[in-house]
Amino acid sequence: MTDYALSAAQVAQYEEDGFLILPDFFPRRDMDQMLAIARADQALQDNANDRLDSTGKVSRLSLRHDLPASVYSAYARHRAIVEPMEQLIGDEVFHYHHKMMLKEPRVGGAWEWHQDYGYWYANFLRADMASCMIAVDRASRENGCLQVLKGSHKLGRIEHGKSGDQTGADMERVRHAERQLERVYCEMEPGTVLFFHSNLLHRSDPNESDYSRWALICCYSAASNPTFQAAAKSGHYEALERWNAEQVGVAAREHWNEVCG
Ligand SMILES: O=C(O)CCC(=O)C(=O)O
Repeated sequence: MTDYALSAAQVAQYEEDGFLILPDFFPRRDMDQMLAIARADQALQDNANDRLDSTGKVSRLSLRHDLPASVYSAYARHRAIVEPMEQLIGDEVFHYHHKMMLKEPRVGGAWEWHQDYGYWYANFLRADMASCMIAVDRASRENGCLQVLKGSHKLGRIEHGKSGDQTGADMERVRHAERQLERVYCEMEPGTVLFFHSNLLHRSDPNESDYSRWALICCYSAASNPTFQAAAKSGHYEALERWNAEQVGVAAREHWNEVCG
């Protein structure tokens, strides 16, 4: 057991629901610092991509498969994330990618119902994968927090197709699932984290509020999960160096000095 170990009850809850929300996981001041860095970070903006939702609204994200020196990579290496992730996946994990979701006031678009493994399937043989969403800003129903269908990870992989610029789940099947399963709005204060299974159905509404909703999502696979090298410019096993809170703090300060100092 490590100091970041989840309890047996938390692991059981994740296995039952397909997700686990842990409030106040990181200090608010650390999230304020990450937000200040991200807002000033031209490289993050330059790397950002727009995906149109089905109504033509823009959903922005800045995604990386590598782990360059940055506060975002430091969190992807953070023992506080990686060790619980290994407990939930039940294996050593490797970093697949991490992404800052940049949901801007009034313009930030929706994300359609999907499972991450709906499209990660192209690169990975098994769904032994999961993500950790870190609320950098406050996420509420008003600014388009993540919504999940509780227990939907047990449905197996659902067919996915194009929906706007996004890859969405077969809506007929989603409608059946919605009649059976509870929809949970994951409202999160800065510093709250959400672990979720790669087969969990999730979506979010557009941001109709005056407040941004930025969140960092770190995605991992079981080390033993076979990957298809042809598709995998990323997405193959590499031992992940893990950092303690002090090392993450140093990386955050260095990044702050570089872009805000
Ligand atoms: O940030 C969001 O609202 C949705 C994110 C998402 O669905 C994803 O990264 O798979």
